[in-house]
Amino acid sequence: RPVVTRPETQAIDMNSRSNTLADREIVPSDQTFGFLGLGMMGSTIVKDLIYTGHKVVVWNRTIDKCQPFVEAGADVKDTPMDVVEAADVIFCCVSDPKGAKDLVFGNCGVLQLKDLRNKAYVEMSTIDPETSLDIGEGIKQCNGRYLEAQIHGSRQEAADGMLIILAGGDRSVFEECHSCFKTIAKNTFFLGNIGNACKVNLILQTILGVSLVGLAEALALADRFSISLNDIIDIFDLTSMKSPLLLAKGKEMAKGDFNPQQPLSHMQRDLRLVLNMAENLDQSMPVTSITNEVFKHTKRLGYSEHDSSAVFVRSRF
Ligand code: NA7
Repeated sequence: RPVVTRPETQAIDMNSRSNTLADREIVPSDQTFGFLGLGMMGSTIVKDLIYTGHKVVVWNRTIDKCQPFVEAGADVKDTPMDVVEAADVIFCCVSDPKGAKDLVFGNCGVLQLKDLRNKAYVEMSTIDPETSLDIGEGIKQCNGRYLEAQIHGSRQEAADGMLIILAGGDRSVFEECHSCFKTIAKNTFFLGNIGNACKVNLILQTILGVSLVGLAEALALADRFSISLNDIIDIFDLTSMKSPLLLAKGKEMAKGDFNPQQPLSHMQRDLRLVLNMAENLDQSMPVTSITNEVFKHTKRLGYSEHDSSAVFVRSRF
């Protein structure tokens, strides 16, 4: 098995700004916003929130990641519970449903505060509808308000302020987050009850995952015929099948450049969540099941932290 080098972790550039911010008139809310999770997405979002004048309190499991934000003016706390105490609206943006639940129900988690009156909790981590309902129920039992705000888009789209926010739950929280969402997203949708936004997000991820595997297999076949992948991509660009994303991913596959815009492990997590949802409904999803297997295998080959386009490597075997 070839040795696979992990992609380099890029340090967050606190001086970079999304170039769309100049075109958006943002009047920052005077509320204090808590932020749990300073991974690639969280960091990019918080950086722009601070830049647009929002008052921000942060926490991250690995404390070192908080330092640049302290220097930029954010307050840092020792636990998620401390962030909730200090903020009016608390965003969470961590890797997966388990992490999201740990931060709410775990030791020093959000619910340790018991009384969440006048607090709003916004879940941005990609989660399934059941997890969202559980979190929402926990928050509401402590008299807090809950919104799921799923972020659809890549790390580059986050850096460009071009995410799409899919929200469900408490509409008043959605309205209160207006200046934050305007900072980070090109579009926001309120989709009604808790769970709806998670479903829509995962449905979009299904389209993405299946499309990427189709693209990877087709390019791998071209490669076997020794047809130039760049030629295929140039011709693809002229067809009605083209999409900005597939073109970009095709170019990454051709170059073997799998710099993580949407990590492969996240893609596979989403497909697993989709299949669990479908299982509960007896909905048959044979193509998605195979797609999930392909991503799972690519993970085993060592490409978890690379971009989802690394699925091409497996297709070439
Ligand atoms: P990253 O860059 O992989 O960052 C993941 C973040 O989640 C990072 O802050 C992690 O903390 C944190 N994390 C993961 N598990 C836990 C647990 N169990 N407890 C606390 N914190 C945790 O992912 P992205 O920023 O690209 O994506 C985040 C979400 O946005 C994801 O759901 C996407 O689908 C959308 P660490 O720094 O490792 O201590």
